[in-house]
Amino acid sequence: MIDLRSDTVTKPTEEMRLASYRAEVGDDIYGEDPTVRNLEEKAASILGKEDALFVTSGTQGNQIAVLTHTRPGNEILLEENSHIFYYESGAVAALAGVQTRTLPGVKGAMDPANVEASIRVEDQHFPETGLICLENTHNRAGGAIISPQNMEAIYSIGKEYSIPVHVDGARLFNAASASGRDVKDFTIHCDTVQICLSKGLGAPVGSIIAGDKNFIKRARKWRKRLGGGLRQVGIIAAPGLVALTTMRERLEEDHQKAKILQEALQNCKGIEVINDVDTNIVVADVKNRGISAEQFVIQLKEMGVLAVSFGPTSVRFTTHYDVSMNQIKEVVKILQKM
Ligand code: TLP
Repeated sequence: MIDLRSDTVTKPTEEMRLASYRAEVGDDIYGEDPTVRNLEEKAASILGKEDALFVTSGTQGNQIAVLTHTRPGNEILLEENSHIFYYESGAVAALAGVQTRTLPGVKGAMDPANVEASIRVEDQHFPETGLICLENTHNRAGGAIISPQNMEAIYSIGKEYSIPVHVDGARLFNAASASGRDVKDFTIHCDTVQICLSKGLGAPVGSIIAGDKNFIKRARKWRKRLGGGLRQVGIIAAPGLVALTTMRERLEEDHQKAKILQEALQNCKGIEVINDVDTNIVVADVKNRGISAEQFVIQLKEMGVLAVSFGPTSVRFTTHYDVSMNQIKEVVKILQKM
């Protein structure tokens, strides 16, 4: 099977497995795991923030950020297809007790003027706007890059109204790589950021949240409350460190593979690629084949390719480290046959 369901499916590399085996560990709740500390310091430095915290998943990182920034009864502003709103099982309501105010996006980017207009004024009837969330790259917008200019405009509005800005940067390194920029060109325009080690970077588990020291201190307490405080966790931080230090450079390959897929899909009868393919995600609409996304996914599976249904007639393909260029060429042949 050629697995293009998600970049979350990668298996740890030999180097990652060895790093786990050799990791120096200690009890991280006592602050005694040197491997975790090393990962957190390295991540903070790469992301241009004062401090960072290792968390178990992207969802946990985003939720800790929302919990740390807001109070129950707050309203948070976020794009209507953002992962925090769409894919985190209603956690912001269940855990932080905040309500969401979703705004439309163009390729995942919210209009800064609309963000500003949606900030609540002081009135006893209204909730207080407690947080603005961005997502970069934007998953449901097909791995779209949110430009630093858009981020800057929203961040300056956030500062003007004293509302923090959090970025769900599960795939932020894809954005940096595809736009030929340093990741700090993006992270400079937010208070806090979450990045995933276990997507394009290929680690088996883990995410990082980064921000100023005070935020990380409070976030650490939320992580503990959620049961995310771990002990000899260097064992899983070690592959994360390999991912962070050695796997960023190669993301460009995944973007090239996505372009090849895009072209092959575009040449298929009845299939239309509906995203711009900025990074490693291709979204194809199959309605003109007269079948549903689910049916198309089953047909593909019978031919040895896994993809995910992304809407009634849209299907997502995600390229990653564990799908080689030769396998992509094989997928192209399969699509030609179809
Ligand atoms: N996305 C997964 C699924 O949850 C949809 C995927 O296959 O793409 N932010 C963004 C933008 C994400 O795409 C994801 C995972 C997360 C956060 C959550 O990360 P995890 O899975 O580590 O909780």
